[in-house]
Amino acid sequence: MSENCSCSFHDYYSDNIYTWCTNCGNYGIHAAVKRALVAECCEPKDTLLCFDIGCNGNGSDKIGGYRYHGLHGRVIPVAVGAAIANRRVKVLAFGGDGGTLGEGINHLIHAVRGNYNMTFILHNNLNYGLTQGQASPTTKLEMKMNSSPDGVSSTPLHPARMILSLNPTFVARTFSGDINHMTEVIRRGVRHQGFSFIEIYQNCPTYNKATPHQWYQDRIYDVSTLPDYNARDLNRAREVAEDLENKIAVGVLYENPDEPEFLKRVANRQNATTELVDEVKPGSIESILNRFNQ
Ligand SMILES: Cc1ncc(C[n+]2csc(CCOP(=O)(O)OP(=O)(O)O)c2C)c(N)n1
Repeated sequence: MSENCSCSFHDYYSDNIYTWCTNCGNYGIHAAVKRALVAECCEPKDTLLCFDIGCNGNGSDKIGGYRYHGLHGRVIPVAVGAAIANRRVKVLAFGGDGGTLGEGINHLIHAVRGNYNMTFILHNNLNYGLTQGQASPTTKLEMKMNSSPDGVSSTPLHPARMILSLNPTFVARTFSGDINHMTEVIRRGVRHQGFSFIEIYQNCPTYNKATPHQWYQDRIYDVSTLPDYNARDLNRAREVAEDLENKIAVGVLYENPDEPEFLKRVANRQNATTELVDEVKPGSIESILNRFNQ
């Protein structure tokens, strides 16, 4: 990130037409992401935005800058690779609850363990949106979905509980109906040195009628309004994160700025004066090919 930059909202403008449903939470999320990037002076030339497959990923060509649109559930390893290769680039990745907690859940777990220096934003709309309302790992028990007309029978995953059990360094939650709140939470995630996990409760007006905008609006509160809330207290974060039905905590639940990010833990990178991407050299693969040509 360059200092004294002149980054503006227009730098992230794309004139491609949005294809999301009317009132989809993704509109607000996109606005907040752009606002956060501009406020943190993340110029498009120094920023990589990585998108998973799904409704969330269909935003990949509706925003300017460097972007990657990957395979379903596989956005995290690509983003991790980019973050490790070049620390001059700020890396953000986006995924839905289906791809991230279904197909790609292993990647999420290991990214938290690795504490790679990037931000991951989970668009949690409680269903597989793009393929039209199948149950995802966060769909509530007994909810009737297109793929489970008699109601979901598997226990839903609790994303924050899972992440907080992995000794993460940054965990936050926010809500797609509050652009100011999302912007501030994303800004904090972007500033964090290490893996920042941000879960956004995203309303899905087409396939999730059970928890619409108003449902969240009536239940969420920011943890900063709790007396003496200390975001460095992991056990307290685990406590407040639990309730997903009545009073739902949002904001920065947990942050540990003291734990070094991945490359600061790797012994052979300690004296490096270059980034890994600077060290890539052309090489010959002739001897390898010869082994197969015999
Ligand atoms: C490995 C794989 N499994 C399934 C699909 C089909 N598929 C494409 S988008 C999608 C739904 C995405 O749901 P989610 O990840 O929750 O994102 P959302 O659309 O809700 O934003 C599915 C199942 C795929 N493309 N690749």
